[in-house]
Amino acid sequence: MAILLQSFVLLSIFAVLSTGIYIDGYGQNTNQNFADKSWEHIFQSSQRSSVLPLYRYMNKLYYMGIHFRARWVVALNFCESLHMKLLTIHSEDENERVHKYIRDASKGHEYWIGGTRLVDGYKWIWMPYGTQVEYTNWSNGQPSDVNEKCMQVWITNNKLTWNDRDCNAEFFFVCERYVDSSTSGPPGL
Ligand SMILES: [Ca+2]
Repeated sequence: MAILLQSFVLLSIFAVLSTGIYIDGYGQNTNQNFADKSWEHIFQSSQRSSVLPLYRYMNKLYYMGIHFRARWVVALNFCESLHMKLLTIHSEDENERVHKYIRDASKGHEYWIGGTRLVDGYKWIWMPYGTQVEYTNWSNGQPSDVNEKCMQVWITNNKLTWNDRDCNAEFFFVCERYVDSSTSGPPGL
């Protein structure tokens, strides 16, 4: 009888634990779906978000990562967590607009952007898109060092130009997201 009771108790504990594990797993999925929906709702809403302050220019949204300095890979991942990407710059016009955002932020003059030569050690690639960097706006004498494999922008002589830099240095950063052409209504400034 004692053995039967013991077995019953053990089985009961196992059942409860199993249920608990199942619920935990289910809860994680639900939370992930909820997070995805929340971020996507921000980008699809015509209202300006109180969670994620965005600038909008042409076909892109911009977020200024000015609340913590990070290594390049951390900045890349943080932008992904916001359902955005680390910034890519494709024209002089866009470079000027980013220059304005950096001036307006008043948080220093050095920011990470999404260019890197970490992939093959040589060619400059926009991450995480996987496209080769075509338009460039390097500072004089840059890129300067093959060991500096990540791309930053910096303000020198009142101009925003590009520099290769040690990926482990910590800077503020800019995130971007292309606006879906099917949506209207600016969620940003
Ligand atoms: Ca350099």
